[in-house]
Amino acid sequence: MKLSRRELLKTLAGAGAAIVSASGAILPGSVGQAEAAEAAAESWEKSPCRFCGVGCGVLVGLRKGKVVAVKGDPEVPVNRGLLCIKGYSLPKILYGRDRYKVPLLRQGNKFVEISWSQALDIMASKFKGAIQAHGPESVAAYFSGQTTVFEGYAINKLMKAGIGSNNLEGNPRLCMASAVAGFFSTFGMDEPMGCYDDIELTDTFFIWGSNFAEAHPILYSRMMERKHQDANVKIVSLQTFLNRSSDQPADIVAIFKPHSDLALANAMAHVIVKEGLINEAFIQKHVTFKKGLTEIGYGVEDNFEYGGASETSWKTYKPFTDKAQPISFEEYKTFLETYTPEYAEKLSGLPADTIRQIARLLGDPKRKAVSCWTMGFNQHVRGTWINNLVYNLHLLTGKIAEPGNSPLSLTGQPSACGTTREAGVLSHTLPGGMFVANPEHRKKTAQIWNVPVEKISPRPGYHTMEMFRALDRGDIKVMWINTTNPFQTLPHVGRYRKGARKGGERFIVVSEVYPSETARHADLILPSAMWVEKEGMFGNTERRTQHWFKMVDPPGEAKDDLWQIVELAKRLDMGHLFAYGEEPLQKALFEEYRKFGLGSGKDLAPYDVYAKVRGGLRWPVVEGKETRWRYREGFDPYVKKGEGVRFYGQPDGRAVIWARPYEPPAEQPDEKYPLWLTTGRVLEHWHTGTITRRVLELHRAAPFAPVWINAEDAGALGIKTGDPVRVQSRRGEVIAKAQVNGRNTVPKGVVFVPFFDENVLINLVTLDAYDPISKQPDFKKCAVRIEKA
Ligand SMILES: Nc1nc2c(c(=O)[nH]1)N[C@H]1C(S)=C(S)[C@@H](COP(=O)(O)OP(=O)(O)OC[C@H]3O[C@@H](n4cnc5c(=O)[nH]c(N)nc54)[C@H](O)[C@@H]3O)O[C@H]1N2
Ligand SMILES: Nc1nc2c(c(=O)[nH]1)N[C@H]1C(S)=C(S)[C@@H](COP(=O)(O)OP(=O)(O)OC[C@H]3O[C@@H](n4cnc5c(=O)[nH]c(N)nc54)[C@H](O)[C@@H]3O)O[C@H]1N2
Ligand code: SF4
Ligand SMILES: [Mo]
Repeated sequence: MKLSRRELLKTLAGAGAAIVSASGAILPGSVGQAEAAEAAAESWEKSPCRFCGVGCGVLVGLRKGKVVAVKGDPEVPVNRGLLCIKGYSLPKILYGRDRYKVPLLRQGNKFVEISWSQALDIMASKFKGAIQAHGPESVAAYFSGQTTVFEGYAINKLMKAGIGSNNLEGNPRLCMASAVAGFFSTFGMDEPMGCYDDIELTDTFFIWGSNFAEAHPILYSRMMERKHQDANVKIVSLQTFLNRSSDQPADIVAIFKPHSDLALANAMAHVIVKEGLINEAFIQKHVTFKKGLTEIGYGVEDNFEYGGASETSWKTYKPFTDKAQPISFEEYKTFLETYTPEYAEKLSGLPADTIRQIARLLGDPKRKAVSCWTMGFNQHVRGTWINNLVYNLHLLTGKIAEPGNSPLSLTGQPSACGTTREAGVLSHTLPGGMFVANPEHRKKTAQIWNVPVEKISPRPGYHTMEMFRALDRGDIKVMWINTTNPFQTLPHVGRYRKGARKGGERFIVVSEVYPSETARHADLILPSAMWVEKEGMFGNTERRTQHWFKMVDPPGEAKDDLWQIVELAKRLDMGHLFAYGEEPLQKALFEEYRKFGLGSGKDLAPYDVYAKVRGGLRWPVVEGKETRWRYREGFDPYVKKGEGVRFYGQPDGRAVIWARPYEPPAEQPDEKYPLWLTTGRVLEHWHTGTITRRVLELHRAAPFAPVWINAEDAGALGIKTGDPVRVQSRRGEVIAKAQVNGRNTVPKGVVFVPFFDENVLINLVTLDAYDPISKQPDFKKCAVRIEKA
């Protein structure tokens, strides 16, 4: 990170006068103002940070019922005392002046204050009315990877066992669905086999389109530390534009064309096979080969008219089932023939020799390998495939499921793993990695939930994009949106914003802490408690489950989301689902939820253990011991003595190498829209900025979302940094200030716009095509044109 003096001063201001390391991590012991705050704290309690999926441990300083300080918990192995500037801003996120404090009901274009009992009665009567008139599938709930385990488990039970509708989704559909589909298709089971310890144990890193210097700063700083300590360590940063994650000390910086990663990964496999860098013994024992369907489409409906649809390369939506077929190693090798480094060079723009060099590094039997990726892979119309392809590389070389050898899918939100994925808070899943369509899974679930099995519908509900399309069409009447801001974060959001306010029987309830674009589209707003204003549990990237207790009261009449779920249940005559007698509700819910995982490879420890342990534990937790490496004898209690490695998620114990081809993206630049638009994040802001823009220092450090443009493109259009620029696609447009170079440098033909700024609503421009397997939309690429505004 190269900072001008002005930028440096700004960053220092943003960090409360702390010293910021190159990765944005705050170094302990260098904190000025915070020392004063620390001294003010009367007591300290443990909690995970509520921001990203890294899952840093913090100690929360309390005084007179307020959070007055935080410090990185030196006992938590994730961050060992470090925090990034968002973590460091945690106390301030609670105390924005415009926190919601009372329930609000829409009357025309205004909101009026009402009581909680009025609010809940109205909400319940809307749910009941719709269910009676149109059946349980006319209602829906859209929750979040920032929802606690208790809340996620409870809403799952209410929707699937009480209301009898599987129309329950979480925003991890926009974030982790392709990773999950990748895990299931390759390993038969979700979540990484490795853990963060691999960062210190490996010597070669492959960063595949993940800007983790800004998005997972503490992991990035761990990697940097490793690099600085050992000259043998090499970092390969594969990106579509230069960013902080491709700065020094990366050894190879490879900028490739958007979406061409499919060809790149296959070309790397091609080189590894051709040059004999495979691990034959591993392949023979632990791997099978398969191919699936090709030309699978892009999740765009046929019956919906995009402006100028005829000019595009979109294919029409077909319902999807992947018909997998076994193939031989020889057939896989034949499939790879096409993917010469020269062919991949044509698609990616990356020199064939660089591709060879990267493949040889990964294949080198003397080196270990960690691959990391985030939204560059998952937000991709072939997101499942590209996840499969990176696993192929680790399986071909046997560099997997052991210390230092790890494909490590990074998760975005603090509990996308712990809540949405593990507690099954999606329209097709049940807790413990089970599925609504599977009769055995419904039976087990009904037993634990103590409801008749017929209550649980076998039909998967709408996935996120189809859920909002159904709201637009009017098939969904009542929707509860909780801890997420879809009317800023859905792709092609203009359509869904309009759809939500078409009137008729539509009724939208939004549980929020601050005014947001989604709250503006609500009929009823429920003021909510956040983070340490309630008890919670989160699960991070490395299968680590962490717990915290309620520490302070929420402002005004704000109530926690779990209480809201239970109160709604009572009014729907479903209170029995949460009647646990004298036991504290959170503990009772967790102990019931634990039953889903026991013996299935997903064992969680008892509630009381998490309540005590700083930093939590990584599952499976068997006989009190956490698991660092899954599928490997000696580390994973599910692998018996003598088995060595067993991918027990698959019936035959073998992981799958998939022949997945390159196919073009849903939309590409053309004459009319000649540039790629890619979108994403900046260090200072969390998603839609509802929380971080209320922290003055963070807001000042990044006050608006610019559009990063290449110097040559800007020059050709007469655009200079600071000029207002119109960014336009077939779906919509925004105006943003141009930024030539700086923190990011985009190649010619690419523009990058972050999505935190509601004044630069870039999702008006993005495309709502999705991966037909995972149903995750692709926010990372569509075609735009720009002009001086
Ligand atoms: N500061 C901050 N941190 C966050 C968040 C936040 O809002 N703010 N959110 C969290 C969440 S929920 C998430 S999901 C993560 C996201 O973390 P990231 O995915 O790391 O971040 P983004 O900015 O979304 O994505 C930018 C990256 O996408 C890559 N990319 C773009 N197109 C392609 C492509 O076609 N192929 C490949 N392979 N790569 C491509 C770019 O090279 C770049 O590295 O961040 C988490 N951490
Ligand atoms: N263009 C573009 N769009 C994207 C992406 C992208 O890369 N580019 N990334 C996608 C991804 S990966 C993600 S994860 C999503 C994230 O998208 P969202 O989840 O929609 O974004 P957030 O801003 O995190 O929204 C969370 C909301 O919950 C509120 N909140 C916070 N805590 C609580 C609480 O305890 N209770 C309640 N009731 N409310 C609370 C916050 O004020 C905030 O408004 O965005 C997606 N959209
Ligand atoms: S890296 Fe993520 S979890 Fe850690 S302090 Fe920063 S935002 Fe919080
Ligand atoms: Mo995400």
